[in-house]
Amino acid sequence: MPRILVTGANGQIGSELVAALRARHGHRAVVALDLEAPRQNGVDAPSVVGDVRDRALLEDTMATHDIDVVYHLASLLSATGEQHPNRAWDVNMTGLKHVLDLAKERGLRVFWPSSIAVFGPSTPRTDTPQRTVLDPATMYGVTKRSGELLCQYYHRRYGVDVRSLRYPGLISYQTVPGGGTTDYAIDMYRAAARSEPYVCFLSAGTRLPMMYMPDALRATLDLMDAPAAALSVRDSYNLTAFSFSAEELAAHLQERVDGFSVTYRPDERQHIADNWPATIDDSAARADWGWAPRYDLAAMTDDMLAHLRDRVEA
Ligand code: NAD
Ligand code: AKB
Repeated sequence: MPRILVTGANGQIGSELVAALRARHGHRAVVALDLEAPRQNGVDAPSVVGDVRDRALLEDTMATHDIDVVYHLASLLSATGEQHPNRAWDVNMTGLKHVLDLAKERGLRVFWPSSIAVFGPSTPRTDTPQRTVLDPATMYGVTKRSGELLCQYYHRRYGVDVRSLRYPGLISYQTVPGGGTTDYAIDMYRAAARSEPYVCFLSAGTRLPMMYMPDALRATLDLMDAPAAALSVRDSYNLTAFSFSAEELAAHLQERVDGFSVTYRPDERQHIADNWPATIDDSAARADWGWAPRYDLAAMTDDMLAHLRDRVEA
């Protein structure tokens, strides 16, 4: 039975990944770490309050709990990263470096998420290939590409088994998202479920790759389960489910919610989105470890609206 540490456990992904890992391996096998006390949903399970920049805290946590595998999610996201670029570099890079150094010393396996933010203005925007120009335009993207290279280096040089996915925008209903650019889609769903008008911070035509959270969790666990010999990519795998523009999502929701209205008032996040791909080629993930999404836009919308409406009525 592996002993697992999840950093960033209170976040959009962390809160659901911790639950999925505890369902698989038992509550006590998964340690949740975040800046504030991790939400344990009434479960008696180990948790740590702390900062991933604190190497001694990470080392102590790994020793105390005899950790074998780390899902290192703690990070600042794209919009927050542009507001606080120095902090984004510090949190995103210092935390990852500590985790990789401890993985090297202790023989840990590591999952670390990258993002479509590694791509930039010179990258082909359609069917963005696995191997292509990587010229991120944000500090967040710079940390993600630097992190990918660091992961690849630790794998090649020290044999650290670190695996990574370039997540697209992830859509979920359980937590409010934290400072990203693709968050507009979640905000639009939340407004639709409350039958309230929505003012979108991206332009109507902005098209980005997206995925429903259950598929993202399954991709993460499948990648970690895959035999090492099957993996041809050790910086980070492209990953996608579908793409839509803001106005396509609005029209899709208007078919299901009478009178739902969306207006567009792009802000500084438009610049971030303008430098990201519209569609992604994830054929390497499909070929190497059998990736295929299960949710299309319609299936995701049915599930999102059902859960969000339950919450509105509760
Ligand atoms: P989030 O903002 O919802 O959660 C991040 C968590 O990290 C928060 O709970 C925060 O408190 C914690 N954190 C921040 N700084 C910390 C520090 N110094 N020490 C300890 N904890 C700290 O983010 P998320 O959406 O859950 O994303 C998790 C990871 O996945 C990030 O690396 C992100 O870049 C990546 N990712 C997310 C998406 C997405 O759409 N959600 C897409 C691509 C990549
Ligand atoms: C963000 O918008 O910052 C994230 C991401 C795509 O990395 N959702």
